[in-house]
Amino acid sequence: MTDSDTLFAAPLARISDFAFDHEVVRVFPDMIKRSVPGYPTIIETIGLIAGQYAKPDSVIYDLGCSLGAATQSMRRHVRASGCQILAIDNSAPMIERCEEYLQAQNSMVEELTPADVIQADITQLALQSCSVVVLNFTLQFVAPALRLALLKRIYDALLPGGLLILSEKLAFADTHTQLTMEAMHHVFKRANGYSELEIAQKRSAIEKVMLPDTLETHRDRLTSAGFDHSHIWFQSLNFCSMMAYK
Ligand code: GEK
Repeated sequence: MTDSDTLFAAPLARISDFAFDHEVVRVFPDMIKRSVPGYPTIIETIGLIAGQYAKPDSVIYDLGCSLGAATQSMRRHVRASGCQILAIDNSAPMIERCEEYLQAQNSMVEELTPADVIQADITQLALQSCSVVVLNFTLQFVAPALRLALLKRIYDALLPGGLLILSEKLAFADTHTQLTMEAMHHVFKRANGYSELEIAQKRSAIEKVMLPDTLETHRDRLTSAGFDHSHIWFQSLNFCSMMAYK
């Protein structure tokens, strides 16, 4: 059981920029499920996809792992021998809690793919040769000027036949589509119990730290990084997940 997200429920005199601190970590599983349409399906399917693409004796990265939901799913589904999952996040409280969750998973499930948790900035990290890389709603928090360089390093580190799974909130160049999707996301959050005040305050906190791109920008950037083939495999409202192939 984790706490329910009430971080923005009371009126705040001053709204600070959103940060992945202790308070957020405490409510994170509830927050992400109630805020990201399709999150549980994406997590479960990432495990299945990784199970298909993981090569024996290779590394699998979960970049911006938070509490390790995608890592836990991959540990259950990857059956290739000798694989190691490296779950990376730059938030110390996330990493600490992620470690505890993976220990708990170890004690409940047998025959899991081994996973190590590392605190690091993914824009600085030297990547080892790998077969699968997951960026599940992480790239949108990386400074836009650093996104292409990160994707290039991922492309270079991937083995031939390797796969990047990239999930992101989308922006839309067409104003009508943008407004419709924003309104529907609002409806989704209202249906999950968030009040108008919570939604408005969370938006103010996050608007400077989470910067979504359009699908066209993602496609162009993936191509520039070397990924000649990429496509969406899941979309719910303005949240999607892509596969990009080496
Ligand atoms: C999930 N993937 O549940 N280096 C390392 N980590 C970073 C960086 C960086 N430069 N920037 C941001 N992060 C997860 C959900 S959450 C998405 C990912 C969300 C980390 C940050 O600390 C946070 O834990 C994560 O990326 C983004 O499948 O909260 O909407």
